[in-house]
Amino acid sequence: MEAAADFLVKRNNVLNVNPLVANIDITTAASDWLWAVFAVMLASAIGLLAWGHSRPIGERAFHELAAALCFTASVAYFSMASDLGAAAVPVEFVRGGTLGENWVALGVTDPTRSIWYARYIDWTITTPMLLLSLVLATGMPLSQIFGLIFFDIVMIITGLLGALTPSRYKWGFFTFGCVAMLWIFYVLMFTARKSATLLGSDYAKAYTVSASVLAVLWFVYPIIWGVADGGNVITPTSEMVAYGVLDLLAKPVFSFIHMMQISRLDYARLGFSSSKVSDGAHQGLLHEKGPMSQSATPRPSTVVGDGNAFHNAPATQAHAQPQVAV
Ligand code: RET
Repeated sequence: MEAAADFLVKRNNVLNVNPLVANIDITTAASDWLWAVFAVMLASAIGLLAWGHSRPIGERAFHELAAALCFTASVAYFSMASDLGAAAVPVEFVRGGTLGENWVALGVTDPTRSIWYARYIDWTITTPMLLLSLVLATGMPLSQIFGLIFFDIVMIITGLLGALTPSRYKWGFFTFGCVAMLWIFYVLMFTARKSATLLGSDYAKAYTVSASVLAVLWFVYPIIWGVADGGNVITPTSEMVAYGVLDLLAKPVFSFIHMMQISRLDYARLGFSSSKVSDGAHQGLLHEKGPMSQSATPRPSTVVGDGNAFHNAPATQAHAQPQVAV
């Protein structure tokens, strides 16, 4: 019995296998928490994938996107729980007291803090996916979606550059990131909302719920950055708890709320179709199955450029279009 308890306490040996890189770094308790977040992300990815596969083949795109972003996060959390994916960066503000260490007494003149670049790699991949999942359900023109994704990448990469900068110039990068985020909020609040309204009141309602949840959560990230990566006010362990809770809310919880909203909607109204190449592949598959299916499938219109599928085609026509798996 005692041996079992001993094993449970000592089971997380990560910090001995992959040693800490910085003076100000995580604890084993933080690693335990990160393993828990890893497990939830992975379980959510599997759950979302299963949910998607319980739906007809043309109505799985959002579920697969959500599953993929949770899976990506699980890899990032595997990395952080294993104490991998961080770089030591000298802090701008030495706050010995708050961190429970007196660095000067310890003889450390230039204390470093762990900056978890693994997290920014995750966000570079997953935040565009979250935005896509939101705005693809609004019928917003592709050209504007590209702009939105561009500023999202600017926001995350400037956050990474700022975090890796030891001097006060980090706040310059942070400012770029905040401006990019404000632009994203502007597009979500006006352009995307207007598009969703044109699709119908049910789409508008679903969009408002999902977009509000997303915006409130995203707003907290730069605050955590300011007191963790940027200002070195809170410990890396508290940083892991704060970002971890936020990531759980912004990925699995947001995704489940968003999927519940859009599962109820009529996919046909989005006018989705595959790109020309996959249309061809799709038709080829039909051809292999026999001449009957080939003749029954005219090429559906493709949604590109500034044309909103819904704006271009009246609803009745959109409904009549053949459904292609997306
Ligand atoms: C940074 C610092 C630079 C300024 C701003 C930031 C915002 C980050 C956001 C991240 C969202 C992450 C999500 C992860 C999901 O798991 C990069 C912290 C504005 C909004 C949703």
